Amino acid sequence: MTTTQNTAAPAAPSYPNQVTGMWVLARSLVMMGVKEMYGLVGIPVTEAAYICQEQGIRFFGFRHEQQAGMAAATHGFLTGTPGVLLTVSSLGFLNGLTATANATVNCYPMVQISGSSVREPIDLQQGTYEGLDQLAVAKPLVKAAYRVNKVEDIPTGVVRAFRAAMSGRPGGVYLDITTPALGQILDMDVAEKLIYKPVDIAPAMPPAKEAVARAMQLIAGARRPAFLIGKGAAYARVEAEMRQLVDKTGIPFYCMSMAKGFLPDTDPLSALSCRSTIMEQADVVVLVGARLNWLLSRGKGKWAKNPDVKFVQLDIDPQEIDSNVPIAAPVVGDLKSSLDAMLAALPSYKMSMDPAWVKSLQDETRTKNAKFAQRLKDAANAMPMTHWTALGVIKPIIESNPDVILVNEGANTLDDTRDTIDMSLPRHRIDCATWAIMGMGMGSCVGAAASTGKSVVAIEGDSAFGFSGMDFSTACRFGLPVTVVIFNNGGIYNGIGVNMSKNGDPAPTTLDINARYDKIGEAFGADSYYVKTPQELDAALKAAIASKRPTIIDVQLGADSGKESGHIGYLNPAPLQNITV
Ligand code: ADP
Ligand code: TZD
Ligand code: MG
Repeated sequence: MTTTQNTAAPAAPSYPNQVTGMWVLARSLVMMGVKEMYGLVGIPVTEAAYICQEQGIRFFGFRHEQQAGMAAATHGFLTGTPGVLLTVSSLGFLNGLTATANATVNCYPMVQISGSSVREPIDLQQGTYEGLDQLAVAKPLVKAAYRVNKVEDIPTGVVRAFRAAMSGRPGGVYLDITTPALGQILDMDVAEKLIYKPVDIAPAMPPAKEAVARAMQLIAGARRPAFLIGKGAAYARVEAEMRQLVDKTGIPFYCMSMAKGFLPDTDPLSALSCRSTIMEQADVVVLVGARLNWLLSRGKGKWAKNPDVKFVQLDIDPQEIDSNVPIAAPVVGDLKSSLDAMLAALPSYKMSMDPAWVKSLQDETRTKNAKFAQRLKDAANAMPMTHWTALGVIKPIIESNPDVILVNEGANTLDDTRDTIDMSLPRHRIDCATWAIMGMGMGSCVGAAASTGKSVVAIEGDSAFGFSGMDFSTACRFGLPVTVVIFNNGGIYNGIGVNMSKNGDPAPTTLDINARYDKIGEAFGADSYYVKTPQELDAALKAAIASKRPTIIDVQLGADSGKESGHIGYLNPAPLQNITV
C-alpha cells in the first residue's frame, strides 16, 4: 500500500491566465459539489484527472472502468448526488457504460464523462484512434446523453448532465466531451464566468391533492393493508416519514432487498418473512418507491390468488403506474412530498385495519424465524462449511456492527445472506439489484467507503468475486476499510454442476474449489485469511472489522454447498432435469 507520486504540477497552459477545457471541466465539477470521482485514465482524459485532483477532488483510479462505474453508481445511491465516472474513448467508454446502464435500471444517479475522439473522422468512418460514435451507443441505455463539442459548452453540459441524473426518477447520464473541446484554450476570466451553480437541481414534485385523498381513502378502508418499501424510498431518505406513517397507522411493512434496514428488519411491524402471505391475502398494498417488476412477480404469480387486491403506488415517475397491473390509487410525486401530504391528511381518516391481520403476520414471523434459527443451528458444525454455517457465524458480527455497509452478490451467497442477516439502518445494503447482475462487488465497496467514510463488508460468491476481484487492489491502494469475504464453493451455484463434456473439461459452472483467494490480499498488502472452520471465520471477521484495514477472507465451503440458480431456478427456460445425459 505504498504510493509513489510524481507531485509535479500538471502541465500548465501555454499562456498565463488561459485554461483548457479540462480545467473548465474540473472547475465545473467542483462547482457542482463533487468531492470524489472514479475512473481509469488514458488519452484523452489523463490530464483532466490530474487537474481534478489539483482542484481538490479525490480521484479513485481503478483497474477496470466497469468497477469505477459501480463505485460511482453506489456513491449516487448512498449520497443522493450523482457519482462521477471518468473514462477514455472506445472500450474504456463501453466498459464504463455497462455500469451507467445498470445505474439507470436501478434508478441511481450517476454521470459518466468520457473523452471521445475527433468527430470528423468518426462520422466519415475513416479509422481514427479509438474512434466510436459514443453518443449514439450510449443513448438507448441511459436516462439522458449529451455531447459537448466546444469548451464554452462544458459548464452547461455538466449542469445538464447533473440535472438529468438527479431530478425526477434518478438515473445514469452520459456526457461526451470531444478531444478538441478538452484541449481547447480559453481565457481564464471568460471561463470563470461560464461556470455556474444550478438553482433547485432536484425540485420537489408534490402530488395532486385528489391523488392523496384517493390513496388515503383506500388505505383507511383496508382490513389487511401492507406497505411494500423499495430502494426508491431508501434513496429518497424518507425513513422518518415512513416511521411516522407506520407508527400512526400500525400497518405492517415489507422491505425489498436493498430497502432492508430502511426500518429495522426486527421491528414488530416488519413482515419480512411474510412475503407470500402479503401477496396472497393483503387487500390493499401500498408500494413505496418499489416497482411491481419481476422481483414482485409483476403483480402476478402468487398475487393471482388474491384477485381483489388493490394497489396504491407512490412513485416519482408517472410512467411507472399501471406497468403490470392496474393501480387503484397512484400518488405521483417525490416521496418526501407525498408522504408529508399523507401524514398531514391522516388525522381526517379512521383506519379499519383488522388487528387479527397484524397478529397473524407476527405469529407467522415468529414461527418462520424459529425455523430459520434451527436451520442455522443444524448447519453450525458442518465440515466442510456450508453457506449456512458461514452465515451463522457472520450474522451476529454484522448485526452488532450495524453501521457497516454490507455489499452482497452471488446466487446462493446473495439469497442466503439476504435472508440471514438483519439490517437495522437504511442504505446499508448494496446488492445486485434490479438486473441481478454479477460484477458490482469491488466497485461498490470502494464507492461506499469513499462516499460515506464508513466500513464495508462484502459477502461475495466465488464466481461473483471473479468479475471484479482485481479492483480489490483499488481498496488497498486507497487504504479503505473494506473487508471482502469470499464464499468459495468452487463454482457458479456450487462446484458439482452438471458436466456433459466428453473430454474431461470442467463443467460450465465449475470454478476453482482449491483457489486461495486470500493470496490476492497478500499481493496488494492487505490483511488476509484462509478459513475452514466457524471459529477461524469468527476470529478473522472480527479482527478485520476492528482493524479498518483492507482485508480478504477466503472462506472454504464444500463444493456441494448451494443449489442451481439459488432462489430463482424457476427462471431457467427449462428445468435442469430435462437434460438427458
Ligand atoms: P426495489 O427493487 O427495491 O423494489 P425499484 O428500484 O424497483 O425498488 O423501485 C424504485 C422506485 O422508486 C422507482 O420506480 C423510482 O422511480 C422510484 N423513486 C426513486 N426516487 C424517488 C423519489 N425521490 N420519490 C419517489 N419515487 C422515487
Ligand atoms: N453474468 C452477469 C454479468 N450476471 C449474471 N447474473 C450472470 C452472469 C449469471 N450468474 C448469476 O445469475 S449468479 C452467478 C452467475 C454467474 C454466480 C453464482 O455463483 P457464486 O455464488 O459463486 O457467485 P454461489 O454462492 O456459488 O451461488
Ligand atoms: Mg460459488
